[in-house]
Amino acid sequence: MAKKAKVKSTGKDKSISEGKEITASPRHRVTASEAPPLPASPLVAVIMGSTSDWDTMKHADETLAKFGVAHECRVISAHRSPSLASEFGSTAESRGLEVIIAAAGGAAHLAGVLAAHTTLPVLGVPMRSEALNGLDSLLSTVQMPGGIPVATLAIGKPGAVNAALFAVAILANSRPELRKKLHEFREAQEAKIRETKL
Ligand code: RP5
Repeated sequence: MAKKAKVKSTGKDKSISEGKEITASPRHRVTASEAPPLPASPLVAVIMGSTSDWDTMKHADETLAKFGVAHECRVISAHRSPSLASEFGSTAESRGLEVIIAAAGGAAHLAGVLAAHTTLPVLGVPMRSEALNGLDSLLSTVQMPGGIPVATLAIGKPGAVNAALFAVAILANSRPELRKKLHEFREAQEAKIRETKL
């Protein structure tokens, strides 16, 4: 049975369990039995090695939501649930997913293991770790052997946000409405800088 993890909802947060997404209703704690079903056809999966990664990876979730991209968020550990990782990676393409974001910390093998089981683009996000401040996560995510690519983003929150933006950019290649939203996002970003007064 999947290990449940409850996360206090702020209205947008999701509580997550191994292999199952639980979307929290605003200002409520939810249990698996109250949870609505997984999105019918998610295009992006945000996978993380532990519930302790959620504080960082919720920024990927929020960014994808901002662009209106159907996605799912799950906890799957390459080390603690290896058969689930293998099953998820092997079935991702047939489930209609187009991009996988994989976040892990320490001996961070999740992105590489998922990439070994799928030809979908896998975007790795190294988590800031306690012992080595994320350098361990970065190196173990980025240093893939030739033949099994993982595109690795920055450590922590910037990596989580950029992984979501990168996923949107990949999807935008065949979706003009997303391309338009990306242009608008960049324009808004630039306008904010131009208007900045110190
Ligand atoms: C990794 O180990 C996870 O991705 C997490 O970043 C790290 C620590 O996990 P916990 O011990 O907090 O569950 O697998």
